[in-house]
Amino acid sequence: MHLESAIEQSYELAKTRYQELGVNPDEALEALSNIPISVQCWQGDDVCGFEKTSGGTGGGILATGNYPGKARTADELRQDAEKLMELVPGKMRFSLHAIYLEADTPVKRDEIAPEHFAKWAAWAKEKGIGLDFNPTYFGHPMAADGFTLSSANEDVRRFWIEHGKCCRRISDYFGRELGTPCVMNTWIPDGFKDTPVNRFAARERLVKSLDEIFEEKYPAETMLDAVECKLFGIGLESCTVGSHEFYMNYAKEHGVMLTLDSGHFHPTEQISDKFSSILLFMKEILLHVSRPVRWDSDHVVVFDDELQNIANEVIRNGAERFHIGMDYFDATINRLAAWAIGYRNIQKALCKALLEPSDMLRKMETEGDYTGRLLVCEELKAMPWQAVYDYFCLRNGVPTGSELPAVVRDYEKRVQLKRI
Ligand code: RNT
Ligand code: ZN
Repeated sequence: MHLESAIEQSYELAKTRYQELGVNPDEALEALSNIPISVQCWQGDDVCGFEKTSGGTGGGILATGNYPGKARTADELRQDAEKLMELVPGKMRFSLHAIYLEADTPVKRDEIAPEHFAKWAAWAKEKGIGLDFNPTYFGHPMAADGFTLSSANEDVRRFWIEHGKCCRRISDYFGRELGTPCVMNTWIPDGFKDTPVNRFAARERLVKSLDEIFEEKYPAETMLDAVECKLFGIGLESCTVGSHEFYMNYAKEHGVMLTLDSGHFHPTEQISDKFSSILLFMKEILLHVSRPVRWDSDHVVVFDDELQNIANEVIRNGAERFHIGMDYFDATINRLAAWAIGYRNIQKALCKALLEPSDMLRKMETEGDYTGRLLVCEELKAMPWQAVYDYFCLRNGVPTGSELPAVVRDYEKRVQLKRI
């Protein structure tokens, strides 16, 4: 049998099975195609960026590996991202960091402006995708001692405040150009290796810096601010200035969004449990979907239990209240594959979540029928959701899972490996 008709027939069979539970897969796929996933540009080149000066991550994050073929220029990165668009269905967005600017001569980070991102904006417009943005508070001489916005050195602090302001201007520009709000995520690496004696002062300085950066108001139609909390990082094992409590309170008080990165908590702590609590008090959440292995290691997102929990809670709480971003950078495997695997896994998990008979399950739970809830939830795990996702791929003209490896290998051979 031809692959295409096998997929179509499997979908019809799957539909019958889901309809038995009162679920309509056609509607699920319609909803799925409207949930944007923001792809992190930095997986494409190991967080190097295109500044003509310093480099490296520093500050508690680390890309390891030297798999050949990484994008060396913005054009190559766009080329790879365009290939990714052929491999993934749905509404893709692209998330840039400030170090991915394009300029003929070096530009200081406190002087970057929309013009340095004009090519990105034009590209996104042509491709019909939205852009998100991130100030880059790491990999820079001014961040060498591990402090930026919470630095006790006024010159350093001022430098980074200016950077934050520049980045908000650029985000606003993206939003205006593309007609979809640009989510700007603020993450700083600030923290102490050893036990500090004045955590309060460092956090107080961070509040002051953020207040200044966020002082100028931009319309929600063009840009949205988010702040990303973290527990620890390499070299800042004892105290992270921008902790969960810090940013949760800051976000609530200042009306900015909170970012939850799945790698930024204790190893057994899951962000999926946090969404509902936060959404009772705040409008939206930015997610950084990642995979911590023993620590915030930023491994490629796989199809594991926590990913499913995240997707379930996104759907159950209303996907329109989430901005889903990916955040990992593995330099030991093909970077296009890394993107595609993580993106498709997130989407598969969302697909599975959308196929949940939520009314039935909620009713059982309210009525105390926990036996029924467990029976249905366990059966759902092995329902033919995969046939539904394959059909989604087919309908959107992208490879199904079984076709994916060959497509990646072909691109690797023709394009990426020629870059050495
Ligand atoms: C670091 C944060 C942050 C970065 C990116 C590159 O721990 O997760 O989001 O990964 O900005
Ligand atoms: Zn993150």
